[in-house]
Amino acid sequence: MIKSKSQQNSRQSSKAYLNEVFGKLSTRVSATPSEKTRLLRRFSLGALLALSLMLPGCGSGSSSAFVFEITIENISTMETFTAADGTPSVVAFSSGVFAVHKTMAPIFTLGEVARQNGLEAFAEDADLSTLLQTLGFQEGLSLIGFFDSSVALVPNPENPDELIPPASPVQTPLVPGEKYRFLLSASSDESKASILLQFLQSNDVFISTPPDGIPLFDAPGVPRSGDITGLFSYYDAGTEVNEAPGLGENQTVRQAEPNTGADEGGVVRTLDDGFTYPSLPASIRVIITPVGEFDN
Ligand SMILES: [Ca+2]
Ligand SMILES: [Ca+2]
Repeated sequence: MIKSKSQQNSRQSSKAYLNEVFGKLSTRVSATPSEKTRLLRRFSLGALLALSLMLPGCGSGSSSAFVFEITIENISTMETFTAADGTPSVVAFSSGVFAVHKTMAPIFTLGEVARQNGLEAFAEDADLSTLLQTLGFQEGLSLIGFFDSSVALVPNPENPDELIPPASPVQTPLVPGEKYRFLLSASSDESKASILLQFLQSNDVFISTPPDGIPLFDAPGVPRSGDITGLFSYYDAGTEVNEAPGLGENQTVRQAEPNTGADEGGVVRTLDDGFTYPSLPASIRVIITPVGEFDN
């Protein structure tokens, strides 16, 4: 798996504000309260990154696989999102999770309570670790992984020919002007992709492809290509009561610690809480590009 983020600069006029707002998140994610927790997070992320590299082609029986590049760019500006109190607010998303699968609804089902698969921690706290761990043991997935700016493999100091996870992966929010880029592979014409990112100015809202994922092939042997932004929607995990987006003290970027906020006891559903959220087509651009076909 390869990940990187564009080097282009954010709009300088909003940079200081972004740093102020999201410095807190970066600090919280990268410097967890206890050394034990921090080490566990590192272990899980590193182990799962390795896992994502092992899964392609496993059990597929196919001799070749298509590789796709996915880019997710935050195209929002400070005019895109105005909070309910009239304050211009930053549109930002978390590092995300993806899965390649042939099964239906591998991660969530609309109208049902969030599974005990880590979706709640992801949707409320942008914590990827539990979701990735459970997906790693789930049947029917040919590939899982996560994308971020700072988890690209690095050369092993003891063996420069070997690439290993970095010692200190740190989640970095997708803020305006930035881009995530990652690769995934599919060896079956029936393969679909599910891609999720958390909306950081919320209590438990995430954006995702539909629950059943999106087909990676338009027809047998014809890989999907082009802008897939329109296939993403906002979803509510149903686990925490929503506050006004961009303002709530229990929302991911402002809460004092993870899992803070009123329990909702609801079901996963398309977002419908009556608040106004930034337009997704004005906030992100998601492009899928076939890179080529390779032997497994
Ligand atoms: Ca909610
Ligand atoms: Ca919360």
